Amino acid sequence: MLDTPRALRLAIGVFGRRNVGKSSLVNALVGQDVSIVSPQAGTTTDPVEKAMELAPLGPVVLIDTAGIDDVGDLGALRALRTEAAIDRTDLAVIVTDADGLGPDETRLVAAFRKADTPVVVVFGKSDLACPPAADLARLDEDGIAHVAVSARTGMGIAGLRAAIVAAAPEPALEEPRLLGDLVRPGALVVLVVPIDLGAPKGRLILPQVMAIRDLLDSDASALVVKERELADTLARLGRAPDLVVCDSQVVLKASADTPEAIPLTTFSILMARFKGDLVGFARGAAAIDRLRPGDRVLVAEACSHHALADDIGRVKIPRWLRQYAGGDLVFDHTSGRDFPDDLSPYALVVQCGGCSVNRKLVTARQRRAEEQGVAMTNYGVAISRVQGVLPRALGVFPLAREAFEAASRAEVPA
Ligand SMILES: Nc1nc2c(ncn2[C@@H]2O[C@H](COP(=O)(O)OP(=O)(O)OP(=O)(O)O)[C@@H](O)[C@H]2O)c(=O)[nH]1
Ligand SMILES: [Mg+2]
Repeated sequence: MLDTPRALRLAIGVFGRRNVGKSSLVNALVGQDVSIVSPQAGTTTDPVEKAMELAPLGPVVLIDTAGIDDVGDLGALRALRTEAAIDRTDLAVIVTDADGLGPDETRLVAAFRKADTPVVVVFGKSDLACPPAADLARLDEDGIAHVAVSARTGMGIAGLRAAIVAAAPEPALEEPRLLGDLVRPGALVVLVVPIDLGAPKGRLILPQVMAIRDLLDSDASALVVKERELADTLARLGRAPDLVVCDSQVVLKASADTPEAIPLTTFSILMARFKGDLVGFARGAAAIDRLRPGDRVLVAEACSHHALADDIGRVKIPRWLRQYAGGDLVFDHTSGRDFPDDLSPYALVVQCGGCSVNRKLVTARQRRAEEQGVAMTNYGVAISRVQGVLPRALGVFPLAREAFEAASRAEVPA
């Protein structure tokens, strides 16, 4: 269970004012002291995450956060971290105490409702006082689940678990497939995996492993080759494969070596669909044509990995986009969970593949960009675009291909 990658777990965020008992509640739910508890307001600073199994939901990650009412310069920074945790929360637990629902709680409830995130309100420290009756009535009226608990005595903790399970989004409906839904049982899929300097020693990377597993789940066959062996392998196969999936970095060669009649896409395009809205990313890719020298581009990396000499986000994508713009561009980089609220300075936002972030976070970023009228695409889609093979690589996703082509027509400079 602990092997489930963090980004695929249901993320349960615990929010509230300082000192209401968020950390005590997380410890009570987990049954371990994972977060520090103290009578001092502002004890929790950075979000604390704890993976656990919550039957029957399966693997979840609990996120304990700093108080949203934190004060001072550092407090504002801590509150910002908490805001970022809001974006990646699949289910929100909003904790208050005998003070009930004030402006902070009301703001939190509104923010989660806007994002369609289910909410459970917890009245903590109920060994000391009962929740205000008027607040209970208001929550009932709004159809929001609520539970009174005491982390100290354990009262209500089982009820809170049940309320979380009841409020959780239906996993079967939510869970998209990487590519298993694209093929029939018995299909043959060729996976093209370069083993270059960037490849980790002795293993495959997550999207490659996920693809193999998903094909097996669909009763399909996976054939894994390096790009140099692709042409020979295709020539030697008794039948044309149903699909070729290649690493983005070799898409030009793989596309040239794969007969036009065979559908081809890239791992990063599959991940873009799995971890976000592919149609939106495809539409955003059309803005690459509109880039002009001097434009500002934001490259958002989800994980802070050690940058290689020829790093995709730091070196390759900037180089390709500069060539496209025909001059210099200004690049800003963010990593991890940092992502600016104001995207208006940017002509384009390029999000990384997002192996380590969840779908909720990526679509929240896409929604923010869309609300601000800023084009947003992702690494894989952008790479196929600058290599000139995006329409082919989107061939198995007609809606995304159409969105790209329609946006490209609209983007043609006068
Ligand atoms: N009586 C009682 N006290 C509690 C309960 N839960 C927490 N407390 C106390 O309330 C204080 C704050 O608890 P924390 O769990 O650190 O609160 P927090 O919301 O995480 O606080 P910050 O991290 O500072 O925002 C501590 O002194 C706890 O012992 C409870 O159920 N009953
Ligand atoms: Mg705390």
